[in-house]
Amino acid sequence: MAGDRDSHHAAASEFVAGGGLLHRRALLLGGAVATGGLALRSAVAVAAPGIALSIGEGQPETMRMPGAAFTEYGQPSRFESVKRSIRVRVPDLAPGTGVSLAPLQHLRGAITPNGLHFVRNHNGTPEIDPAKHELLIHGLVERPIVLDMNALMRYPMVSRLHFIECTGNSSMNGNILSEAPQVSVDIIHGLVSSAEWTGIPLSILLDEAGVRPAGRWVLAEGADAAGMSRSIPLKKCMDDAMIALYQNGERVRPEQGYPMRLLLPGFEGNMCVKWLRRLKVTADPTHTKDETSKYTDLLPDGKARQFTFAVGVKSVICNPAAGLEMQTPGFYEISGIAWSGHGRVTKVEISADGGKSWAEAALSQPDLPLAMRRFALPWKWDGQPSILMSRATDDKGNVQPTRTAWGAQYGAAQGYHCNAIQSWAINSDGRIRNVFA
Ligand SMILES: Nc1nc2c(c(=O)[nH]1)N[C@H]1C(S)=C(S)[C@@H](COP(=O)(O)O)O[C@H]1N2
Ligand SMILES: [Mo]
Repeated sequence: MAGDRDSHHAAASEFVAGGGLLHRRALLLGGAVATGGLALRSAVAVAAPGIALSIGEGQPETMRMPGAAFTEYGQPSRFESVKRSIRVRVPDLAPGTGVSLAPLQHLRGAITPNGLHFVRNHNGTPEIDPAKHELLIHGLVERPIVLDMNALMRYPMVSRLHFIECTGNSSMNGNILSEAPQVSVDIIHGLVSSAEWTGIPLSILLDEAGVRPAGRWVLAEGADAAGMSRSIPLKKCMDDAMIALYQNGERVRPEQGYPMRLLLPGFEGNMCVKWLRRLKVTADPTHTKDETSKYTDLLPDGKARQFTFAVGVKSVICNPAAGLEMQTPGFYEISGIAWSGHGRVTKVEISADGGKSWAEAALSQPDLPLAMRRFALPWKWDGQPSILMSRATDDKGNVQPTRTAWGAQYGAAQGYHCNAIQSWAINSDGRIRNVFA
């Protein structure tokens, strides 16, 4: 029921799809509570005790003494304990090889706080002294150049909102496993994050070095123990690639590549080389270990496809989701995140009956290319078993596939680039489970 996008007249208390989905503007339209159809007040809010508060009476403790002094760098409230989950395969041997995942079920909005941005490290976070760090641009250029931090800071910068998603995000839902893993939403999908990135358009630096006509690719190399390196088409470097120096207004965090990282909007996270130290213009891809041993897609005929740059259109419901539990039946706001490596997210639909019927969710602003958006839809849960799904569409017409359709494009062991629809089964006892629907 994706119609009447701008109708102000939709009956607010009406269900727009099966399983109790309400119009995305039901509460804003004001009718939902008043009509009693939702019984929202009794379902969610606690009735106020019958005391008449006047000034001076019933003051909380905090109003009777001065608050804490200033701090130089703010921290979350001590009552908040939201953390990234860490997944490392060989903790003794390689504690810095693995991931820490963004706690998607505890975040709102469409920006990831810097301390909770996911981290994917191949061999630890190096400690780089910016005073000693340099960026070399060489290869098929007229004038090889070396830039230190002082020089880089003088270039013009741009700020843009972009997500980064790891190639392996959601791979647990790919073709590897036949049974849906029972882990929380962040463990499955938390290798995606979003930030306002500020830095120097790479085209400015490449123009300064002067790319020779034979130059078609750029090798980017990081200064970490993994020496991670990837080949990037020159066109992307000239279009919208950035040497990112700031992340949500402050210098890029060590785990995100301090003092600088490559940012390739929409491209798989692996190509956004952190701790960037070298860019070499080449005629062909370099075929580094990081693009031959990994990050290739297994096809049904047994062949492997190299180089899938842009990540697919995708969405995931983070609330309610595995890792959380339902409370009493009644009103909920279904909420989650959506993104596409091909353009703008234009639509997210939600189903509460396992894909039989769909309703269009509200999408957050701003509506920008290669940026994350939050979606939300009001829902009246009747306490019965239900299967929640979300399905994103982008402005290029790409639609998020079902898990079956996604899986059919690839071979049996494929986990990379999994943008399949996530299904959450809601049990009548309030448990939320990952299901392969
Ligand atoms: N030098 C270097 N760059 C790197 C990596 C790395 O291990 N070393 N990991 C890559 C991978 S696989 C991903 S998904 C992204 C993750 O970026 P983040 O850790 O800032 O979230 O960085 C990429 N850049
Ligand atoms: Mo990655």
